[in-house]
Amino acid sequence: MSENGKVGEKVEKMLMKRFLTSELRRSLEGVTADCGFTLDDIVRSGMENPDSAIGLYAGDEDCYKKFAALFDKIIEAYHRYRPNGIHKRNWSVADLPDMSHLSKWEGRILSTRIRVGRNIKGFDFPPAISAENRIMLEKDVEKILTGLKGGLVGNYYPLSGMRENMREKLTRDHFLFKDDDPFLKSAGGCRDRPSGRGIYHSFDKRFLVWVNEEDTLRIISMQRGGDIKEVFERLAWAINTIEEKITFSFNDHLGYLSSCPTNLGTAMRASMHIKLGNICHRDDFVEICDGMQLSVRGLHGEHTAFAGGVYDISNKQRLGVTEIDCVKILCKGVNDLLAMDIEESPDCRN
Ligand code: ADP
Ligand code: CIR
Repeated sequence: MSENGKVGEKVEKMLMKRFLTSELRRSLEGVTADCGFTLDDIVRSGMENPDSAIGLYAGDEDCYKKFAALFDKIIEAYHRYRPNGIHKRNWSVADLPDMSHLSKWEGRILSTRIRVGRNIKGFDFPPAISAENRIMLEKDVEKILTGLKGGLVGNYYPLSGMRENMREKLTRDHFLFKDDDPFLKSAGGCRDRPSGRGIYHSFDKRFLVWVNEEDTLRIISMQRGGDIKEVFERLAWAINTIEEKITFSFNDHLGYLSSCPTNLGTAMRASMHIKLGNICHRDDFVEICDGMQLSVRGLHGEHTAFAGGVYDISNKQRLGVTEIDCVKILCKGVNDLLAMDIEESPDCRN
């Protein structure tokens, strides 16, 4: 591989390898972040998993400062966000656009989900956190979650001691994280599993919180159909209530801090499961979505297969855009993709 990460004329796909030149590597050797992570710890996931798209993880906020020379390039490539950017938030439901036009896609939009990642100020992120601190956070968070009111009321289920058939069913039904993420494992995020991990969900499973997976918290709102306003409002209410009791890691430049640089900023992935039959067969389908600032995932989330004509479409960019922007990008994209899918059908082409 050459200095600029190019193999012949082919641009290196993994962002970490594309930007980590030997010169940059030399300049970062000997640097240690507050959590104890060195460059080797940060890039281990990409080194051990050649199919990584990004290939690096942060162990704490300080990693983004001490290793900024590497992270900034990846953040700019992924989020189109400059190293001097100021991240802005907007949770104002009044700023959501009118989305009534999406109702025409009833039956094609199967479900809607919005999640945000959150870590806790003063604590390392899951790839670096100690076993003791992980358990301490789990206890603090469980107390907060089991005190929630109204439609958010539910139970916390620790992964330790959970029956395997219950864990499998929660995962299969799209509620629980997979326990075999090789990328996170290489980064150190699976140490001591299942200790300290768990899931909270409301009785109707429309509000969920993953505890100590890739980020300390993944706060999730989801339901069948395409009513994204309802999903957004529930999430905003839940986050506000939780944030009154615990301080999240946040700074004005990178927004909410996450272990994976793709999840900085809003840390929001707003997604819809949609049914496609035509456009998805085009060789350039993923590129078309990328051009619309959308990511495509399989039926069971990241790095899973496409199945049954159902595609998980979500906003790609999370930093340098507001929460409202994430929802707007998703809704416009889904509407356009579904319209393109009809135009692409054999009947329309003839
Ligand atoms: P994350 O969304 O936290 O980045 P994944 O991509 O692994 O993580 O997705 C987690 C789970 O959420 C998977 O089971 C996935 O199928 C499910 N999921 C994502 N979006 C939707 C959606 N719109 N409707 C139903 N399930 C969804
Ligand atoms: C990777 O590098 O592929 C994994 N660590 C996941 C990165 C985040 N996901 C994504 O951009 N789709």
